[in-house]
Amino acid sequence: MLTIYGRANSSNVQLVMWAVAELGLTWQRLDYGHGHASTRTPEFLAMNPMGQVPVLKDGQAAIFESAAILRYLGAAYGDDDFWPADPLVRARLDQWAEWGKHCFGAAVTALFYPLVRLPPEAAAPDAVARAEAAIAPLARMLDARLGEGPWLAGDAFSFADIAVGHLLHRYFTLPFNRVETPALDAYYANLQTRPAYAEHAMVSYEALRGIG
Ligand SMILES: N[C@@H](CCC(=O)N[C@@H](CS)C(=O)NCC(=O)O)C(=O)O
Repeated sequence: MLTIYGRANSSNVQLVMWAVAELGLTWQRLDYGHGHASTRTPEFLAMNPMGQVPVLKDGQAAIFESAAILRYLGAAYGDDDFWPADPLVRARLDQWAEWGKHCFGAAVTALFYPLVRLPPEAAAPDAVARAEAAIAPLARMLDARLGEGPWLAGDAFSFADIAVGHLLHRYFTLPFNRVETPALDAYYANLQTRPAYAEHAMVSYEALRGIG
């Protein structure tokens, strides 16, 4: 039994939840973080000194950082499609997983704060326009990659799809001007047909509105 500590409306928790559900693992999720149980207790800080969610507990082992958790789940429980044993095959997926976290994810966050998290008076007037301009080339990059096959690996669903795909619910539901990306649109439509994605990645962010 895996235990995931973290609120369902955290995108980093969503990444982990989608992965455990996609891998068919047995899990329980405990609500920790903003508006729920505190992450500042000695017990929680012993699991993650950053006091952030998600944390995964597998037996007695606690792991923090969503990307590290995803890689652990892949290595421990994934098949060769999900987590390829060949280092080069895996690196070609991992580069997209890293890109998801550090490029596309950061660009989605730059939209999410002014459009949702910040009280309207706290957002810089040009924040959305700047974030829109920044995400456009990244969305085109992802669109070009997905034009080559249904998944980031080509034919098979893998951990990289989770690292990137969990961000798409916010990307496609936030109110901003998106560039035309036919392959990315088809990819998102495809993701929505996966029950684990619909349940764990398409979670309302309304409770986060205006919290800063
Ligand atoms: N790099 C970390 C970031 C974790 C993070 O920023 N977690 C946020 C939620 S997405 C958090 O714990 N916020 C404080 C809270 O919910 O109390 C990861 O990927 O796990």
